[in-house]
Formats: sequence, C-alpha cells, structure tokens
Amino acid sequence: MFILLDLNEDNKLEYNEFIGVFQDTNNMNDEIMVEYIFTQIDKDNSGVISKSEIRKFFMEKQISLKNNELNDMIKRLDSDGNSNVSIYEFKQLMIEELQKGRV
Ligand SMILES: [Ca+2]
Ligand SMILES: [Ca+2]
Repeated sequence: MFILLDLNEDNKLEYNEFIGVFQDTNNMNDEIMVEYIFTQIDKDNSGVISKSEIRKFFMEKQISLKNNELNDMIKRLDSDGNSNVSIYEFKQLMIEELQKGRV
C-alpha cells in the first residue's frame, strides 16, 4: 500500500484515506478527481501547491503534520525539486498510485 504520509508509526495516512477526505469525488474519473483535489489545495490558484498550502489544507481537515512529515510529503510529490508541486507532478504521482492500488 502506498503511504502518502507517515503520520506516526502506527497511524499512516494512506492514499485511500487522503482521497477519502474528499467525499464528493466518487463519480469522477481519476484525472478529473486529481485535478479537483489539486484545486482544493491550491487556494491562491497559482497553479502550484506550496508547502504552506499543504499545511493549511491539512489543518483545515484537522490533521496535524509535523514539519518533517510535511517535508517528506513535498519531497515525494515534488519530482523536479523546486519546492512547489505543479499540477503535472501531482497528477503523475496520484494517478500512478491510484492505478497501482486497483486490483
Ligand atoms: Ca498555490
Ligand atoms: Ca516541482
């Protein structure tokens, strides 16, 4: 199982749980769903997700993240290493993991 975020040793936020945060995505196809999630996190509509936007997003969902957890998550998503997560980077990882998770 893909672990998007290791909250602590016993409580891992898995991809499916992350997706579960969005309850209105059931009827969407993968690509539309991932784009939708991206726009939910990208509050300033800049087209990239910054670390502070991710932090804010999880705070709103009442999931508290430590700084190193946040950094790990960014590292996983940010494939070109410019500290921001573009829609392309986000989609690439999320769709790949979504498809892997299917039997
Ligand atoms: Ca942004
Ligand atoms: Ca990037």
